[in-house]
Amino acid sequence: MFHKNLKPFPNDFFWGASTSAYQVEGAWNEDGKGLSVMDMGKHPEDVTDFKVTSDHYHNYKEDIALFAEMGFKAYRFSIAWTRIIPNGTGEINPKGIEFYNNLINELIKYKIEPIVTMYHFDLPYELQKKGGWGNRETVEAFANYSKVLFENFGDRVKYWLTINEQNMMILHGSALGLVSNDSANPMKDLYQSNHHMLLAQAKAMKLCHEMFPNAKIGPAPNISTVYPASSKPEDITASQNWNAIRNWLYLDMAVYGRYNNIAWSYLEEKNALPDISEGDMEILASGKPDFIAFNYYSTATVEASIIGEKAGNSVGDQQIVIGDEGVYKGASNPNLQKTEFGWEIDPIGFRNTLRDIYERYALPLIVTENGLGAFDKIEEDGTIKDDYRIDFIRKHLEQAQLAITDGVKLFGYCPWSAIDLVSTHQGCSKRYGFIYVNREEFDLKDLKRIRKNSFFWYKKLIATNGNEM
Ligand code: BGP
Repeated sequence: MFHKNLKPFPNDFFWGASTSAYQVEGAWNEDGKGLSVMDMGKHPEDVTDFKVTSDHYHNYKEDIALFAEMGFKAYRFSIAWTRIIPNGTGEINPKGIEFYNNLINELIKYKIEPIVTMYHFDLPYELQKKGGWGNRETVEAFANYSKVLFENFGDRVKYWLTINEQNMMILHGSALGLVSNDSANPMKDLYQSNHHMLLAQAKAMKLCHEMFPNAKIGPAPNISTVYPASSKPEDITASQNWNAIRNWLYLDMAVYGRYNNIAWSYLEEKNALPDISEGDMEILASGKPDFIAFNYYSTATVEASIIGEKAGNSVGDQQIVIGDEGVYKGASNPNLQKTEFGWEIDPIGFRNTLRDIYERYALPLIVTENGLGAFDKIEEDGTIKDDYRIDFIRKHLEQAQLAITDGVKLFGYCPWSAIDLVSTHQGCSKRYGFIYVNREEFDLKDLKRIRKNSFFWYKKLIATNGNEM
């Protein structure tokens, strides 16, 4: 660290936290909501109790009161497309509009800035049945959905995020069922879906600016610095490859409206280039983000992959590096410790990532996810001693402050998650929240909300604008 004097967090910094609709709301089949791919997935949520998640839908007032008690300046949540337009296209569900109006108004009552993700993994199942993102019509469906959101909530919502972790959806697309099993060229299909999502995003960004010139909108990928496993030049090349394929493909398009050259040449080599229709590149160039939101859990490490040798997958975090022969090979980083779920912990990598993104795009940044999943337990005295979580967040914030001192324009930090919710990969017992929700995997108990140690710590940190960590 070369700074002797640290710059403070800006006075109007968005201290907050995050959730997503399908992970926190529950009420998956109530008040006219349509089914989403997450409701239909072959996850533990096949168990009905699981789909109740944290039942935020019925407890949002109590939950927001707790967020306000912590002193949140912002709350990043997602809107369930299927609550607003149950079939993805067509009729609008007034009950869905009503729910988010109430939620947004409740936040505003406490002066908490709503930061709204338009789409967080939960594509309407009706659209999926027609080919999902592989079907070009989904681009229009999303553009229309975004218009409905702007029309109904744009008078109060000033910060919009388009698509959560598009890069993770594509990189894990086969596992997530984004391509059909009988596809002749699954990789091309995936990158065709990716192209459609990029078009959908550009249209939403353009529309947002036309309808609400003062509103701000940006993408929300998962970005992490990629380390080479050694100083071998071929490892550096491998790290550049993975950086382009994992990170810059998405942000170069969102910001500059062009395909990253390394990623493009990789797709060409793999016979996986998307078909580009006339006018697409103009649409892509017309969407301009005002900021970049990103999720950060860990860094990635790769080494060169020798042609003829299988490039296996590496550990790291949930964003496992899927090796690709001759392009890159995932490696674990011996310098990093891991969470009890095997995700590498890298606070310094957080600063590195903030620097990388800001240096490349010079747009204001907001962190929309970062956090520690753990098996929290209620003690006999009723407390939850998640001091490991405090330690994790503190170390990341120290690095964020260093990045601010480096000149990075960071305007908010919304860790994952505001309240316990269902994890994407590992069920309910993997907890992230500042607020404990009293339930178990298959036993809903009373869903009581309990403040964890991290709740009190974060409250104090916000009250001192990050001075007291
Ligand atoms: C991100 C997702 C979140 C959240 C988080 C933690 O990729 O955007 O929705 O789930 O990962 O992952 P997990 O819940 O699997 O621990």
